[in-house]
Amino acid sequence: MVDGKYWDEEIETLSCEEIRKIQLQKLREQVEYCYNNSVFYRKKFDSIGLKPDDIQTLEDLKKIPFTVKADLKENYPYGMVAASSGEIVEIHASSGTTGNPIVGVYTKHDIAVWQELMARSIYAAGGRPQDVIHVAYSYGLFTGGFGFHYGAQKVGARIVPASGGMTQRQVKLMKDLDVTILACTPSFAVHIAEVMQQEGVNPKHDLKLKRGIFGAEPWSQQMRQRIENVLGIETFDIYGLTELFGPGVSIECTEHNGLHVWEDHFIVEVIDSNTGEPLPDGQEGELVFTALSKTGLPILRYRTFDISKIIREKCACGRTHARMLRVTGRTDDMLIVRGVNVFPSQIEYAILQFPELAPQYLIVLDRPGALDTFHIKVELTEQAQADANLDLKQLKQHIQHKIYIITGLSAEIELVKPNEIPRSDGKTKRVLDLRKGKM
Ligand code: DLL
Repeated sequence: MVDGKYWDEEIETLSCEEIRKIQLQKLREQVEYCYNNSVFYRKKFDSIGLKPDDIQTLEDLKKIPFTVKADLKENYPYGMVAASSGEIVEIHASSGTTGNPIVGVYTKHDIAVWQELMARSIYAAGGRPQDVIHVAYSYGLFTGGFGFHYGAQKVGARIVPASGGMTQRQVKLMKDLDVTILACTPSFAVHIAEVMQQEGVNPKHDLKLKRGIFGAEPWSQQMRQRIENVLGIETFDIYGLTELFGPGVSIECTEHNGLHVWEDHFIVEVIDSNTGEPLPDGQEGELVFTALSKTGLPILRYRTFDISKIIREKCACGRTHARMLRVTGRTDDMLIVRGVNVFPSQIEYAILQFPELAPQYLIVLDRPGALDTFHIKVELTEQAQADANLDLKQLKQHIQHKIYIITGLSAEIELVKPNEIPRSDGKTKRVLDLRKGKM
């Protein structure tokens, strides 16, 4: 803490060697802890004849097998827990698609670490004690609401625990309570902005809003620009997952050149998702994290499926912790359409090139016969809808062409009226895949 502000300069500006030294010491302790306290890890290690003492250097990390989502699902709810049941003080869970949810199990120590990570993150994004933080991530099993709440408490800011839903009320509260920072998913931020417009609230004049801390789902640079322009704010990308406490694994600083991974608590690797081999810095691949401080449900070499790359140069903000570039998609949300790999983020990128379109879309895939159909619903803005001179046929062709250039696929474009695509106050569903069972 410096001048009552939440900036742990000593930790955040350590040299690379110092960080590696801390990581190695913590890694060895953590591996020992896992081996002695987690039946899951003891079995995993024993099955390949690995002993904690085999981990002597950071390079030895790759001797440890990966942990995957299926391990957590199969061992639901407490099978991977290492702490004694009396030490567990809180549980969160992620909204899984099918089957068992992924649970986050926290001891008092874990909550304290998470709070520290989130306080650092909020501070790195410019949050200060004098700020009013509107937390519109949902409170509950999802880690977003509580994660921000704990962090903002430590920063000493005023918290509005709005949670999700009731967008009109959110707008009123943001205005009446002099909110300066909005924390929610980027898609909910877009929706809040739309409701402001409908309610005649001008965010640039009627609100004190300065910053937005958005994450929990991929969002493109174009999406960022739209949100920043409409709300008149600076936005920060925050990343995390239930398996690693929740939000606060990494965040952008005011340089907006990648998200600092809090390396005294996590070791980040990037691997080739096909071979599992670690890739050098700067190369794109799947993020793998080892949590160095988790005690409730410790996790080693966790495959996230998230695609990014790592840069390790010192940042102009002064922080030395490695940066991951914004997550561009997941290896498992990759769509294969007519044999071509497509990511929803590519479609988003294409759509946001058009000022006539709102940042809302739905990809609908089907297979009525032998071939996939690739249908994309895109939404006109209010202005475009009202523009009698707009040539809709030509607009559709231009969108189709843009998507073709980016993906190599020709898509059927459907222009829909403003607000026709369902909105979400959490993570938005961008894909409707009706091909299941027709493959
Ligand atoms: O989404 C935790 C979180 C809450 C992060 C609030 C940021 C803000 P889960 O529900 O377990 O946890 O989902 C984790 O969401 O593996 C990514 O695929 C995705 N994700 C999270 N943050 C980002 C981001 C929370 N900034 C999964 N950009 C992760 C892209 C993100 N994807």
